[in-house]
Amino acid sequence: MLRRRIFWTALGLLLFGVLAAACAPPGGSQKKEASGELNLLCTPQVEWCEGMKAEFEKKYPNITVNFVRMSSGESLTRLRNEKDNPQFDIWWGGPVDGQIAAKQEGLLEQYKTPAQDKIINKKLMLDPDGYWVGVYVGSLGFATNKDWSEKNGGWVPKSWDDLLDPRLKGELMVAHPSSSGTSYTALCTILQIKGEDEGWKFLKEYAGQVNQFTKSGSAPARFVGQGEAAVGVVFSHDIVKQIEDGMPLILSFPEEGTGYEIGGMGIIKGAKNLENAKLWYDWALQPETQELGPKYGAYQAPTVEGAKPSKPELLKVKLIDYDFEWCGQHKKEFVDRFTNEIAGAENLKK
Ligand code: S7P
Repeated sequence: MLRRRIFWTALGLLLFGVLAAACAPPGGSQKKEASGELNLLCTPQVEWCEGMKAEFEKKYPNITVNFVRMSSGESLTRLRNEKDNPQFDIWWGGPVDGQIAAKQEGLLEQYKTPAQDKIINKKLMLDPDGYWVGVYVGSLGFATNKDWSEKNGGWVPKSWDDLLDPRLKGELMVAHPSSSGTSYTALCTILQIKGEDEGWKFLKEYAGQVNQFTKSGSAPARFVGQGEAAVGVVFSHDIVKQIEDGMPLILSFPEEGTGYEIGGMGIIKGAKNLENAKLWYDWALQPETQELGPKYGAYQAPTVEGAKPSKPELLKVKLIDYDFEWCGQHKKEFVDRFTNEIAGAENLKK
């Protein structure tokens, strides 16, 4: 009798142990809480970078995010300079041409994660080798100062050629493509619309219209709003943000088609906080994370299923079939050519 009881008790304990092991989370029931630091290279507007830091730290209270906000071209230069001793763990945002160039130069770490399964257009928004992924989408637009437009019979540019209008001589403001991803997107858009030979001729005339090159891509919208120039070439969501902040601007698009960006993200090769970088990467691909943008004045469209765009009309314009791989792979060459043959990058307006 006693032997039978011992037998059934032992069997019960054994079954319980097997079941408990099967139900335990991977890595053991004592899973370590994520902690430490995450060094983030953040290219979107600083308000959004600050918001994302705060939201991530809310989700992972034991991780401290240290971020530096830098334009896309500057970020790439910084990553090149730090190649042997990387100071950042992850690069979030900025047109993906930058991340494609970084992949080509061996600056990014491969990471494939189930979080990428939700990407809405994998052909466009996901590197097949797993070095970068798209986190938002935005179109280029023209920002025109309202008073200037009224004084010019309500005229606003409606094509790329309109930017060469004599009325805009010294009245055009754009960022320099060496520092700015926005401006590089415009440069590569022009080369694709016009073809390389015509495109470079156009770029020379376009640069001749420029009143002053800025360092950051969104800055021209602010300066044009303040009346320092008549027209700026800026991402449309950044123009909308300035209009919401009270700037007297009119948003228009080139009717023959405009360029657009896929905002990219990639983990830095040799990241010192690799596990935390992976946590950010996975988190940035969640629909609820991508819907946070408008809370911080960012109206780019999301890239994952289940996240709703806040301003879908900004992508319901004629878009060119922008070749991200081509623009990314030629970024250094095109930027160097623009800087050496058309306009140097000294004294950029901040
Ligand atoms: O968050 C707004 C935004 O325009 O900032 C990024 C932009 O490239 C950063 O500025 P730079 O042009 O100076 O590089 C865009 O990716 C993003 O949409």
